[in-house]
Amino acid sequence: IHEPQSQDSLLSLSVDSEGLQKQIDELSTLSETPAPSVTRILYSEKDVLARRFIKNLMGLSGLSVREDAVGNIFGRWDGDEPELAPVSTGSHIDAIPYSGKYDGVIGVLGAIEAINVLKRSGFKPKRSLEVIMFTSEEPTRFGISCLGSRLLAGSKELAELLKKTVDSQNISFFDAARFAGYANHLQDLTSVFLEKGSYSAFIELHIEQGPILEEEATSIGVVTAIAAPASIKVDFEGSGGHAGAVLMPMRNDAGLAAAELALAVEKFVLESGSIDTVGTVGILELHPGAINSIPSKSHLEIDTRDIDEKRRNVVIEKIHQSALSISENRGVKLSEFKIVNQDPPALSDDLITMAMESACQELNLTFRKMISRAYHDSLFMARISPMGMIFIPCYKGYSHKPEEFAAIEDIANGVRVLALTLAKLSLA
Ligand code: HGY
Ligand code: MN
Ligand code: MN
Ligand code: MN
Repeated sequence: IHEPQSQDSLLSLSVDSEGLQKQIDELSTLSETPAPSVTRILYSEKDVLARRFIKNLMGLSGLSVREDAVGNIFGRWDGDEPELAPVSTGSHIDAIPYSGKYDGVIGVLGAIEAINVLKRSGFKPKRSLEVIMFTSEEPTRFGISCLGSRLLAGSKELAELLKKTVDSQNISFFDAARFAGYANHLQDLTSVFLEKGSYSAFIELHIEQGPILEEEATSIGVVTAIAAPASIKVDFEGSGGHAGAVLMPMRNDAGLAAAELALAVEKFVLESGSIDTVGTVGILELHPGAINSIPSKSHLEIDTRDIDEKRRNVVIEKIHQSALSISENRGVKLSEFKIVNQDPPALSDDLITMAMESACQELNLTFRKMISRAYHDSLFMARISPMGMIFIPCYKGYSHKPEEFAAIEDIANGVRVLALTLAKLSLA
């Protein structure tokens, strides 16, 4: 029988802030680029070291650790009723090139510390608690965002696609995974799929990656929805040639075609009728990349998002039409127009957001509801489990750059809200 937890013992939630800060700093040194930047690419040597770091911390917290075929890592604290669907929490530790040391990381290290906080308070879970480190949230290496959580959510098309996916060095996904030690049963990635209902709740602690909480001096963001992301790959081909000898009327410049499409993306998102529509061309490569050679090929990758899925899809359609007309007008070939992902938004679960809000009240922390404009593994976990996200403020909203910063007091607040919310949901 589960004796009622004395709530005040839960309220004496003490976070080991110093230890947590040390872990954040140590993890940030496992990077392919020099401090203060962090670069940690899926299945790279630094990623493997970082995985070992996380598994070690999970072990020190008394969690039983398992990994699936693509390297999603699970650390479980068995509850008194282990047959019930567990409550889970987690995030990612991979980092895009030259980014910061908090994105994702505080939702993994903070989750492990939340477990420690509950253990230190004498809490006994009814539903087991599980910490998840998703194998790759960023799209950097294979161009696929939330690769690990998409598979956990049962994406059959991704399980197929990964059999023929290579990175920019032509290394296959399977060879890269084998390098990181994930060799067994790679052939059958459906083994990664989780059944709907595998968890009674999934919660992710994350920095806001926006300026609102800091501007409003609010401690906690209770996320109500995650915006709908999409990404597109485009290639143009022209005949190139000598930058001096080929006169302008004779040219079909693949570089200018890419430039014109990039500006068209900006135009379409600005004319969408909402400030919530965004578009970015973060990758634009010219071949051969010589000052005196007319680009014969161009490759651009477009990221466009909106909290309204239909409005976002209108932008995608306009981008496609524009690519076709640019190719026509400039006499360049549109050799690829590939929508890599076009995901719906996700809504948080009311029971989870209510548990978070009461946790904030009990902990005397100010909070506000808000949407997440960044995507997260929660976007896909929402397909198999009720989902919620806890945001903490970050300096000027900076993220995906080395200036990213979150104060340890804010991180500790997030950990306390996470710990108390996990406790409430574990007893539910
Ligand atoms: O791009 C994103 O929204 C995420 O932070 N990777
Ligand atoms: Mn990110
Ligand atoms: Mn993230
Ligand atoms: Mn994210």
